[in-house]
Amino acid sequence: MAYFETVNTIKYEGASSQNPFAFKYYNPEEKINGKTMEELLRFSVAYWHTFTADGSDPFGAGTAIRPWNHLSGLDLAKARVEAAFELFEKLNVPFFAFHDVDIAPEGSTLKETNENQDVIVGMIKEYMKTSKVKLLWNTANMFTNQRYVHGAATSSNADVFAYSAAKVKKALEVAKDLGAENYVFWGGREGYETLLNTDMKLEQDNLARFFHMAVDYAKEIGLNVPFLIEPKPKEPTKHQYDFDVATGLAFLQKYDLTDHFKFNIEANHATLAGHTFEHELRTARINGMLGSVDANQGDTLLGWDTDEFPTDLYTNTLAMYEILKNGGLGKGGLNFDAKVRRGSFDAEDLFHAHIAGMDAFAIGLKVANKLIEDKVLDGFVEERYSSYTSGIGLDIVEGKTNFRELEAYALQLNEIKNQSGRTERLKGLVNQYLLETLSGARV
Ligand SMILES: [Mn+2]
Repeated sequence: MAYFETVNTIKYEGASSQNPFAFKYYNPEEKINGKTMEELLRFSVAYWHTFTADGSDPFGAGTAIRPWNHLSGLDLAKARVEAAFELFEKLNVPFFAFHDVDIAPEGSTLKETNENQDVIVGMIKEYMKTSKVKLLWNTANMFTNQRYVHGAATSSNADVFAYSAAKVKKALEVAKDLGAENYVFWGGREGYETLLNTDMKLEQDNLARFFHMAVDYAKEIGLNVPFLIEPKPKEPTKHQYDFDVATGLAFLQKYDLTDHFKFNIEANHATLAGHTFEHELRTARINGMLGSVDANQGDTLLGWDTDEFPTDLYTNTLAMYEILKNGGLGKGGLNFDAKVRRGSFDAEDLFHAHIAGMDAFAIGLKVANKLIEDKVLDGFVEERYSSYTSGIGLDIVEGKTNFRELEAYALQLNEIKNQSGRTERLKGLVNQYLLETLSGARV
């Protein structure tokens, strides 16, 4: 049975297409520097936003009209799997991602929950045999259930720590079973509300103990995939331990976990942390820690996590710039951790949203690639730091000088001459590349 009867397979028709169910810029086979767009962008559908979410918000009930709305329990879970694989194939995406609770209902005991998981994982495995779609990553949801009220691995209650360990143990087994490319940790409740009742050191030490146990268990079962931490500064807890990439990196370094972990970077979490998306990507990249991306965008007028589909061409260009500079995403991908707006309640809006996001990232890829090819920013940056390529600058970089020598050098300087940073000129150039790529004037 078809769940999305009004939608056929989405094909690339080019920028002049008027067909709402066609890609205008994302051409999976088109090669950029010898690699196809499909290989470079590695798009992934987020199960929770696309199949589990219903459009409810803190003020009102769900609005989403879905062909599976009349079902419940395991029947609902099974219908969602069928619908999911129909959408994956119609969108021609290579990956998907899920939390354990997205795919199967929780039972009244852990054992029952695991049994529900097994039924649906078995079904997904069957579908994957005849589909090209692969699992980008899975994760354990350790924030929705009330047991995580004080955290999961950072809970004040050791029973919750143990329960959380059991959840991740099971999720790692599922990752192995389905051939996941990565495993993700997003610690939604791993933080605190007030220091008045919090042993911050114990909580962080416990989080590290938890991660080490996860590394050990993955090794034990032969699951050899990158573990990814997804930083977020706030919401749902006020202070979250994985605030941003820099904070997460310090944590991983302190607890000797950098060999096993990288980051899954989300655009909207970056902006909540007071950073740009590209800042977080750059911080991860220059430290060799860029693992995967949750491709979405926030709203500059709202101070919370709106998880919108990433349609901002400028941001996507700067994001793809970092990703290309990273040599691609490796085992990671661009996962649409994004939901249609509450008012976009038709099932076909799921397609419009993904098409818009995929096209917008395809544009970002093309523009970023041109910027790199023409050394538009690289050339400027190289010139800007050229004082470090000879003389005293080279001595500094090569560690061949010291404060005494530098003082002697500074004393004989008559005048220090700086050069303009040319911010506006560079922004204009990026716009020029964007517009010329879009119009086809620059290919
Ligand atoms: Mn988000």
